[in-house]
Amino acid sequence: MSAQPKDIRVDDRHPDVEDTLEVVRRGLSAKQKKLPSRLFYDERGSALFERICEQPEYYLTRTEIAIMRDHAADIAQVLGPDVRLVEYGSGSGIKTRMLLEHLHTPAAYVPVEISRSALMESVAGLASRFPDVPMQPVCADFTQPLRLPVAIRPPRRTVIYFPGSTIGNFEAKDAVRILRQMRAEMSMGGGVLVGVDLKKDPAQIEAAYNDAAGVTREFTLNMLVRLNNEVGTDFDVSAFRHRARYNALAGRIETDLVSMKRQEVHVGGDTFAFREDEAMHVEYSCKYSLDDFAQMAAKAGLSVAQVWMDDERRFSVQYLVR
Ligand code: AVJ
Repeated sequence: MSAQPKDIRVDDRHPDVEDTLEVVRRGLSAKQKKLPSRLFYDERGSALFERICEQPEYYLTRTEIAIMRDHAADIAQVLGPDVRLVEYGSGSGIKTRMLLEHLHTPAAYVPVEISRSALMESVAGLASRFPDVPMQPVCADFTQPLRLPVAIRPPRRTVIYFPGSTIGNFEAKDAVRILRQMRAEMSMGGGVLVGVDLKKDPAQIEAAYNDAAGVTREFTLNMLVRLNNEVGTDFDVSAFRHRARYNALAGRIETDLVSMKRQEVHVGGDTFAFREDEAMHVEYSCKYSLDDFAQMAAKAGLSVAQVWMDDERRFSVQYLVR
């Protein structure tokens, strides 16, 4: 564990074992079994995701970093001075560092992240790099309504940073709900800076979620490892396989854990049966055209003020305002 800098207090609202058991029970009771993708991110899951980002097939992270590298000054200009920067799903903090380096007198940085280890590690790094920026980490599930800490210094113009195409993990209606929640949180004169993966050759997208080194497979299966360790389920990890396919009609990667045999799993006191080849749904990664995304933002009462992209138009960073 990296040292926690003094005077940074984490506001901890991490879900407990009972919450997680209930989520798993509900997911396995459904006709189409499913578990929410946020369950990927325990300490090992976050570390595996960092390794996914280094795989040659996974173009998303390195493309988004390149966009930030090339346009951070322009982006900071558009966001304006004295903003309180709230980040949803803060991850490793590389892109945040690039943004904070260019922002003019940021009022505070509020990372909201479900993985406590990832949160502490990134905030420790950023705190030493930016000693003058007040850090207010919140360990929480950002899909639940948040009551965020108030800004330390006025003015309270809030910009929500939502990088990584995490928005793609939500089905359209949930994505609209989250954007609406952000709209409510960002206050007058604020905005949402969001990373959005774009539609492209399906083969390229599918390869990104089926890397040759098998890191994504390990990441997907880790959800079961994590549940076994944390809440005492008895998933036979060797009897499930990772499957990620691009659904062109829906414009998204659909990731499943497929049961390789008939089997039973115990969750708390309950037993759930899997058929051979039964798929349990664990993640969507939606891909958008610029039009698709603008339409979705409009449903949340937001309009696209600016878009930055790489030359090949693989990925976009978009600024949304009221
Ligand atoms: C971190 C949610 C953007 O959907 O591309 C990577 C997670 N899943 N490989 C994505 C992920 C499988 C990733 N996000």
